[in-house]
Amino acid sequence: MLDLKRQITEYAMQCGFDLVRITRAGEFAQDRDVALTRIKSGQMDGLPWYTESRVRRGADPQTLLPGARSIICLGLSYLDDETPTASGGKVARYASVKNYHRAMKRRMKALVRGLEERLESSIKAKWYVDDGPMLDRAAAARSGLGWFGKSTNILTPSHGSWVLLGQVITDLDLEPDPALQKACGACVRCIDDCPTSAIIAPFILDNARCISYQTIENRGVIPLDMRPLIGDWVFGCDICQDVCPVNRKAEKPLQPIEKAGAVGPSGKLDLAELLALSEEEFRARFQGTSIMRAKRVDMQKNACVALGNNRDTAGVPALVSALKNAEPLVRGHAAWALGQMATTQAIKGLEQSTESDPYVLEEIAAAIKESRRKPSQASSLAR
Ligand code: B12
Ligand code: SF4
Ligand code: SF4
Repeated sequence: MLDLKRQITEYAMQCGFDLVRITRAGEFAQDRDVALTRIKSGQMDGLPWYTESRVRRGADPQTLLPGARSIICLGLSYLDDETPTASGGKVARYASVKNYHRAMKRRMKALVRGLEERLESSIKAKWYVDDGPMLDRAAAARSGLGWFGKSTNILTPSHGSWVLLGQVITDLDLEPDPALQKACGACVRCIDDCPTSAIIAPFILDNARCISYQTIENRGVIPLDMRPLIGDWVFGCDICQDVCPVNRKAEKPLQPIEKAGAVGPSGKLDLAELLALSEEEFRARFQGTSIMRAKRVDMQKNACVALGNNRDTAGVPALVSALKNAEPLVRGHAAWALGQMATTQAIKGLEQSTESDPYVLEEIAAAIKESRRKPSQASSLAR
């Protein structure tokens, strides 16, 4: 059993994973109860697909693979050397690589097929990464791949939290690894530095307050009180990871996932350009990247919020054009951003709008009111 485990670990590394640990395929009873409590208390609000039945299924590997005995827990780092320098909308690090679901699944499939060849028999196996019902972090924690940080991210001793987590559930009987005896200690950096106070207590995230949720998952209006806190993030957020001391010495991946050219080497997106993309152009640019998880409308809403926050008045013409966007959501967020800019051209754009949608009209009225509260800015920044 030990020799088989050693072979699996070595082979998984050859397949391109940075971390490999094993846990038994028993229920994740405690994690299930925590997740169900989070749903009940509203901390998972806004994610209609994150249901009780999904959690129950994901917490019991036997329902996912009858006869399952072990879970091979895998970690793949996405850390790179690049630090964003250019101006523009920030994209979370994990989205700067090509579709990681596909990359991880390809490597997991290669792992299973390779093991079958070595064992000269077929094995029962199912693999999951992110989009399945498995509680990815719970499996990683129980297998000793990492430990739960107060930010709720899994921290690993070697690669910090910059790891994507996946699992191969199998009927192979493998020696389990022990959970790590590690914890965050007295540190609370992530809690203190989260701009939206989304980490409401250690290990508890209020989904709807997280920038990652607002920029990736929210298909509706971004709440007014959240907009100024989002800064220039247009897809995800890395702040609680950037400030984490465990990440200071994180190692780079051995076999990095290919970079997604669409995001560019700076990890930033040109906001005016993003705002002007047609559906076809959006697809051509972001197909095969994690950014497709958000829709074009969402990315354009995010671009408006980021422009409104960075107050780069060069973005005013793009925002005025966005007042004619086919999507009311984009027009509404563009109006908000123009209200934040409050330049003469911005106010003129708002006042001359021929809008008829009640939601957008409300945003325009609020934006005009907001811009009147900023008279000095209007005159000093006028273009
Ligand atoms: C829903 C979801 C989100 C939601 C909600 C996040 C959340 N914290 O729940 C949103 C959209 C906000 C999100 C954001 C991000 N996500 Co996300 N997300 C998921 C998803 C699909 C489910 C997570 C889940 O079940 N949450 C429910 C709650 C209950 O789970 P939990 O927070 O982990 O809760 C556990 C702990 O709190 C622990 N616990 C509770 N009390 C205590 C007490 C103590 C003392 C201890 C030790 C532990 C502990 O037990 C709970 C149950 O296991 C997973 C993929 C998957 N299938 O699992 C990816 C996943 C968690 N996300 C991931 C990533 C990368 C991110 C982002 C970093 C992306 C980004 N850069 O923008 C951010 C991070 C934000 C953050 N601080 O968590 C990775 C995490 C990798 C890692 N190293 O941890 C995952 C695992 C995807 C993957 N397969 O790689 N995500
Ligand atoms: S991802 Fe950003 S908004 Fe979400 S908890 Fe971390 S720091 Fe806060
Ligand atoms: S910043 Fe500190 S408290 Fe937060 S996850 Fe990292 S070590 Fe833990």
